Amino acid sequence: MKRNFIWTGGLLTSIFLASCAGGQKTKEKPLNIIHIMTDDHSYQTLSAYGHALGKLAPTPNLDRLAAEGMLFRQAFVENSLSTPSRACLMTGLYSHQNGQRQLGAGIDTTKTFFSELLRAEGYQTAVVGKWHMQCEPKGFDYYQVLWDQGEYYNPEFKSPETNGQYVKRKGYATKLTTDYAIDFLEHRNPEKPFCLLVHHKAPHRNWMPEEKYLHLYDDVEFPYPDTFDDDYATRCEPAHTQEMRIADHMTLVYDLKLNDLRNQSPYKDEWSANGLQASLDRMDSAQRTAWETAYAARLEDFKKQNLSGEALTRWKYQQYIKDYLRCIKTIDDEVGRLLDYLEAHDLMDNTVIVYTSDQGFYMGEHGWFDKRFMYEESFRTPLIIRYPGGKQGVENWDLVQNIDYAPTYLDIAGIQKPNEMSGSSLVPLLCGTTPPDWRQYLYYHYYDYPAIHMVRRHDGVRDAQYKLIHFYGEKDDTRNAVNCNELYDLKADPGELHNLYGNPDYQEVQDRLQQQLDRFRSDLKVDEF
Ligand code: SGN
Ligand code: CA
Repeated sequence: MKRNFIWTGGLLTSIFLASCAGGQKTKEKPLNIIHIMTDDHSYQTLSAYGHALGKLAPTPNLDRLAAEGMLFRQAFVENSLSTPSRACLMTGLYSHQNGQRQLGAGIDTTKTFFSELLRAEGYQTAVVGKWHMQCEPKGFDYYQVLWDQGEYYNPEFKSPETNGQYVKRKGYATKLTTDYAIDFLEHRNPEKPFCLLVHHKAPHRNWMPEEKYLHLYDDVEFPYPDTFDDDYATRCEPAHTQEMRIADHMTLVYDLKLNDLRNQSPYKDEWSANGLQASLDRMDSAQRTAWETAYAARLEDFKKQNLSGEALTRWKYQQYIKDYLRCIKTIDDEVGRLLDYLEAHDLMDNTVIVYTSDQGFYMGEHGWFDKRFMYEESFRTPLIIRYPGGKQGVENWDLVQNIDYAPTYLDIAGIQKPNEMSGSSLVPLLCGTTPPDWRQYLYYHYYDYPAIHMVRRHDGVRDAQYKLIHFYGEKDDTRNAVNCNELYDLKADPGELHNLYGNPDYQEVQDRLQQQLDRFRSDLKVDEF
């Protein structure tokens, strides 16, 4: 291994080969890390994954990352919800270990965040965009974070300089977040490595596109997923009693932004019928004019068509998908802008670039939007890692999970993983070698009930082909007690339409997965299920 390199742009390949050969344990300066994480981005809409939606709405900049890095086909979260997912990221721990089980308060702030360890080791650390954790950013030299979920237009950000105050900034959230990422890079000490978390608000509900893309895809008819008309026939009660159906729970005023209907019956009784108004009132006159023009045309179409039933659901789906994909378009542009900056500053060869989402999302599969369930579309996330010196343009099929990021970033920095961390470093995978003892099973646990969308609590286990889910919970004012299992063969039934639990042909599989689930619960000291 060569050692006589200089630490500036255009770095010698030797350092990167060295890192794949475990060279981080030498005295050489570690790689920089950029973790880009969007909010609710489905793998179905990242075109490198090859899904029908991505084909019609390509994401060339994200695809470029995939072409130059590793695309993970089996990347998952442990608990498909924002703050729990972010807590898994920061701590490398499962939800019951880090305390963040539900959306609100919960994080055990005595747990170490990987950012603290990197910073102590001399990394310059930063987080920009959606933080969402119910605690101050911990272990960061620089931050510019959105208030709570953040606004799309002219959002408020807080930084160490604003004395705890959130200050309104003019512009679109995805672009402002990239501006702050670049501001951090511009002002860092180039002698020291950095770790930058770029956490976008988009494409979170209620999917408000940037002005310039308000008409993108106007003339495109997007295809419907195979499971769009799922009747949940073979499933336990929770799939029937959730509140995230496009047909029944996606609103015309708030979600589809037909704001003029907000005072009219029956729309004035919709959930959050006044919720959009405040977001529009934040806009300046140019933003507002562009917006009103685009949605006036949509309202006209809605009135003209006078749809109901199945046809109305399909119309809603089209509007939803288009707004969602318009938000993705700006994400893709802004990832491109960040890559351009890195390229212009010779940072591509010494920076690990990760792209992922805090969870997946339903693009109409099972008739749904939102996430939370352990079914594939929300359990899985997009994940691309461009690792200098690692494998390029390849797919990885190992089971990886969001508890793996913290150990990965520590490994990249040459820092020993604390014993209590549950996840495992992805560095060997990035270098093309799956360790022989890599996990064969994943554990999942969702707790946020009762809450918006009314998805019951469940835990479960998944291997490369099968998935066992256990729903549980007491009876309450609106729902029966539930204690019910589902088993899916993902190879034979990728849409998860046929629950095989109790099917004698699958007894062996069922017993094996149940054993694994019991093992997780006992090894990880899970205290409710
Ligand atoms: C908000 C959304 C929900 C969403 C949660 C959690 N409603 O409450 O639809 O499930 O956030 O999302 S909204 O109209 O206020 O957007 S998460 O990504 O933060 O977990
Ligand atoms: Ca989210």
